[in-house]
Amino acid sequence: MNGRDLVRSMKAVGSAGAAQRLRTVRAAWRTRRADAAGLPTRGAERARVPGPVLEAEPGPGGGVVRFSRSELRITVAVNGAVFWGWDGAGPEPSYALAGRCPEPDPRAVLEPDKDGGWRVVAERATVVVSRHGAVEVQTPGGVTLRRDLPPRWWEPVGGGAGRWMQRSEVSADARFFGLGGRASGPRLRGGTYRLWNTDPGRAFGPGDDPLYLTMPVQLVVADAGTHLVFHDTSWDGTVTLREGEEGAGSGHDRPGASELRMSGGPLRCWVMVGTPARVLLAWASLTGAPALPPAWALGHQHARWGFGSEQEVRRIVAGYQERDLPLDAVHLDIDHYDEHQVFTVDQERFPKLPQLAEDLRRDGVRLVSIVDPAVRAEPGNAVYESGTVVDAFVRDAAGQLVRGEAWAGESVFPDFTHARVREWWGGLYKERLAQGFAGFWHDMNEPTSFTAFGEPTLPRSARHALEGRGGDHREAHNVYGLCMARAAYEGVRESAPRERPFVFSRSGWAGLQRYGGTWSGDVATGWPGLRASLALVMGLGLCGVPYSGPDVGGFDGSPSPELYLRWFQLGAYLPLFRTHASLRAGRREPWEFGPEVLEHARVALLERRRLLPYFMTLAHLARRTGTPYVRPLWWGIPEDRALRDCEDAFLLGDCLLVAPVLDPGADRRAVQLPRGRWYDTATGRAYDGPGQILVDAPLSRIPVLARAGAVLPVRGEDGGLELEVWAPARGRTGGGLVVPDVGDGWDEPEIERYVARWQGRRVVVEREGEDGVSAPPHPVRVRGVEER
Ligand code: NBV
Repeated sequence: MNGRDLVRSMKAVGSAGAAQRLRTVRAAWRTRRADAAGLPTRGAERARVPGPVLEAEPGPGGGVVRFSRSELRITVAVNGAVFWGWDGAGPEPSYALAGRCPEPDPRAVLEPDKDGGWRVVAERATVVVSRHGAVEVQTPGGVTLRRDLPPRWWEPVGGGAGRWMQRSEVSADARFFGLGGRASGPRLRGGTYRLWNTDPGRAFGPGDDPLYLTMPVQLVVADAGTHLVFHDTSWDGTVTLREGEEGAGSGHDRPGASELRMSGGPLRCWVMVGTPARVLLAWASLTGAPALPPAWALGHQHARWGFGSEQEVRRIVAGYQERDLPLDAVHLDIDHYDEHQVFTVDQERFPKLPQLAEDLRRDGVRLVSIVDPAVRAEPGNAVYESGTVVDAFVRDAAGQLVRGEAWAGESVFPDFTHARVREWWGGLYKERLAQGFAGFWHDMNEPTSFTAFGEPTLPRSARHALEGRGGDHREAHNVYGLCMARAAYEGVRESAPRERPFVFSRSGWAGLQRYGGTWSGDVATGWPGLRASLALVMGLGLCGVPYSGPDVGGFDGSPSPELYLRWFQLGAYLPLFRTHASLRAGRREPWEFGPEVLEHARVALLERRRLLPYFMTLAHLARRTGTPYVRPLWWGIPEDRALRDCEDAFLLGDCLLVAPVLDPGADRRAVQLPRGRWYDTATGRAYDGPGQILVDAPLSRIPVLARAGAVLPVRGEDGGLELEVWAPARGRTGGGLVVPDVGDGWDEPEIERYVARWQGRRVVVEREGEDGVSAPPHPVRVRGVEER
């Protein structure tokens, strides 16, 4: 952006500013009034616990256990997942589930247990219910993974839905992960975490909670096993965690604890038990396979709030081209809209957008459009008018449109919890496709409505369709972004059926992966923000959302050249690799930080391009298995406690271990190695884990280690697929999976399976097929044979 454009946009923000501030005061008062009229007042409450057990009734996959003041339904599903629900709650309806609930496992039966309790023995877990309603989930070997104490409800004396609380215990050695995107993770230490999708309203750091995308999903890793627990309730709540303490052989272990408090909604839960891989597989079979991105979305993307004009976009793209730097997509932010109105284009600054899109596409660069849910409430705004025709916008309890304040000014908000509204909204992406956009970036969909005081979202009393069941924003809030993503995914799929929709969304909930990914949101520029970026990506992956990444360089301010470079180097190994920054922030182009940074950033960009086939393979594997591309080091060895506490490195697929530099001034760093042999990919030097090693991390690169025996697909110099093979340790074999993907469309590529083994002094690689082994159809490059 040139100086004049900057002044112009600052002015726009400034003068809009005063009027807008007034409107945010009005919006806040309106919310207060609407909620006073439309929400039940909190009066006297009556507390309830299940009471003593009375009887039980077996049913498919489990049965119902009746207590004097509640009943508990237990069902073990064929995918091994355990469901239980109190007060008659069943698994449906649910926004998290991918389709129909999995069938009950006919082999799981409810039978009497000791002391008047009951139990269900299933293949992967045993569920034990005490006579007062505590529920224990045990491994098949009988070790307790989780003990949920009898819940407690508080209900309005005059009737109506109540709030509830449930305490749970896990073993003293257990570690907690998940709860959606948490900047302080990935390991969630003791403290209270809120379950309410929230725009923090400013750039955030590790201390900020909650953020845009929360979900009641905990992944708990302990010596005895890993489990995922999902409380299927979208209402506002908190989770208070306490890590356990081991009594160092004294026998006085203090268990880990979790206390969930929910302001409403059913008390029902899914538990999945097994290895991390099994648990995530079951989770994906329940909530849906991650959408497959087109190959270009696994390349490098460049965004900025405030490109300001077509010329500036062309200048940036040319900057990449002149320097031979790979670039696959450019994102246009709200400044390309006509006065910030969604589904419009500022014709003065972007007079020939389709032409721009076509020119860029010819050079292999896609355009991605931001999409905000708020629609300016003004006759003449086409989206407002067409939405009004289908009665698309959220209303209050009195039937009036709910007006909030957003970038476009006074706005209304589509009710994405209605199929008809999703269909209408999904159809609007035709306009975007016609402009030449190839992907969609959902913002402000917590949803955010600016307010002078109170919560920056819709009134809690606002009404929502909730698929015909009817309800209010207390229930719909957390699934708003999820339903918007669904609308976009389905709409784009229909309008451009031959292409894979590319959607990523700031807010979301359990199941978001069915429609796309997410990104960090406005992560603060600074070393803590860099660390938070990795925490978010890892934590989200463990909740089933494998595609995400940060604003490389941070959203606000100006990173030092060193910080920018370290962020860039980390970003190059994360699924979404995108530089982005705020209107007022400094530059983020790799050439803006001096020649040294440019050269090192180039190396990162080229390496990302070289690894593209590997990323594509990981995307396919994520879709088929639920396993995220980016995994914590303990992924394959959850019982390794040192790995469980290691948060500063990650596995990228099975083959690579990436150890980003997260602190200033470092030129080497410690890496906690999982067991087995690992090669420093820069030097070829071999290390044997488990244990801690010190490796060089000069400014030019971050340490990346390859697992001995790894076979990974990379892009060769001629653009074709090659196999990079890392010598197995002597006496061992290795292997890998390759999914050759054409880059877009729906053809199912056949998975190629390779084995690597020593033959005398050589390492040979063979493809395993149904009729035996054959030579690989790709060139092979073996590494780690000579190098020591
Ligand atoms: O659309 C402007 C920004 C966007 O650049 C950013 O990535 C989003 O997270 N958006 C938030 C709204 C304004 C935030 C101050």
